[in-house]
Amino acid sequence: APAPAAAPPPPPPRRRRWYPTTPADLDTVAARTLQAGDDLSSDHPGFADAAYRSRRAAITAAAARYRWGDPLPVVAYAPAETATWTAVWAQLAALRAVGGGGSGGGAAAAAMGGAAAAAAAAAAARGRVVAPEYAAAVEGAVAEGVLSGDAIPQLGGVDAWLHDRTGWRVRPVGGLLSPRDFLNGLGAKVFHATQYIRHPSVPGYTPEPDVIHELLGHVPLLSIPAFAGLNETIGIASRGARDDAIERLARLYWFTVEFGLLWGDAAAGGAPYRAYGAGLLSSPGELARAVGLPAPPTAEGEDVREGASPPANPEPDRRPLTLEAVAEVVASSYPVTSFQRVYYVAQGLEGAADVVAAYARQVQAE
Ligand code: HBI
Ligand code: FE
Repeated sequence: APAPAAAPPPPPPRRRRWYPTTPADLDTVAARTLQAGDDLSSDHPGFADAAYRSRRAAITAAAARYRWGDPLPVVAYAPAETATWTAVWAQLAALRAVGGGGSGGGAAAAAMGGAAAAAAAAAAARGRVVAPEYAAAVEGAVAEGVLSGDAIPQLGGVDAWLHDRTGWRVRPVGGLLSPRDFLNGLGAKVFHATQYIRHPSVPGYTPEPDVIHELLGHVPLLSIPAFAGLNETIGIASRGARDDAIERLARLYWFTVEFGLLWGDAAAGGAPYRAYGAGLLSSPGELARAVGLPAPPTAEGEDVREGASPPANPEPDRRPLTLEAVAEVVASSYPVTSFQRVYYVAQGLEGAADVVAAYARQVQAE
């Protein structure tokens, strides 16, 4: 008699991949930084500077010891570190003020009240080359003593300020996280922030995130609800996502949160583009280039040897950020250690958030 057909093997148990969803969960991933300088070593301006490397290591050691609920590490910055912060702050403050009618523009408009105030504020904002919400957030943080050009802010004050506004938290980290770990953090409304500062030889540029990038680039934007929501949307879509989806979300993050532009008000004689990407808002040279301004003067003492700074490549492409364009975005690799070749331009922060949300829904339906 024929042997009975063997029963098919039972299906393997459906394993649900674990992923962090709360700030405390991030204790398991936050110490998993990619080898410091692995990708960056040959380009890193501090690579050959032993004192810089050991200072960076001391700061990142405290971040590695941090557990959720601990007081945020306080760094006693050296005068030379503060000087780097102050020099970059001054360059960025000048770009932030372009077209803004000076820092008093908004206050003068508010004093008028009503429609006149709205019209004056609109006129004052027309020439801005940064997102007006970003300029307002920085001005607010300065007024509250949370950010200042005179000292590198500590994470504790920044965290409390941010949490009051959007419920986001800041967590110290020792360097680059994998895209998956970093994006999972956003889903938990946690922003991982480095505390060391870029090498003083090239203050206008850093190949890895540093305290200027985190606190002056990212944090003010995360205090704006629509923009915090955009970050959280990408983060939630990353939960348990396949590796190729993580890669696509990381590219979407890069071309929006890091290097995004908004349409300005060229028709009314204003700036044609306004930056909202944190990579632009923390890099005076690339910010000026992205919005079509002349390069800011080189800081005193800056290393201007060939190769010390990113190459001054030609006029970049600027393309509208539409859901159709996102297909191109998520398929595009990008340079990390030079200026970008392409920027994507959105219709306001809400427009950017809408496009990101639409793509995130596609990823979650895969
Ligand atoms: N890690 N610490 C840290 N900071 C970032 O800004 C960061 C990161 N890892 C990946 C990343 N950013 C993004 O460029 C995307 O890959 C998600
Ligand atoms: Fe960043």
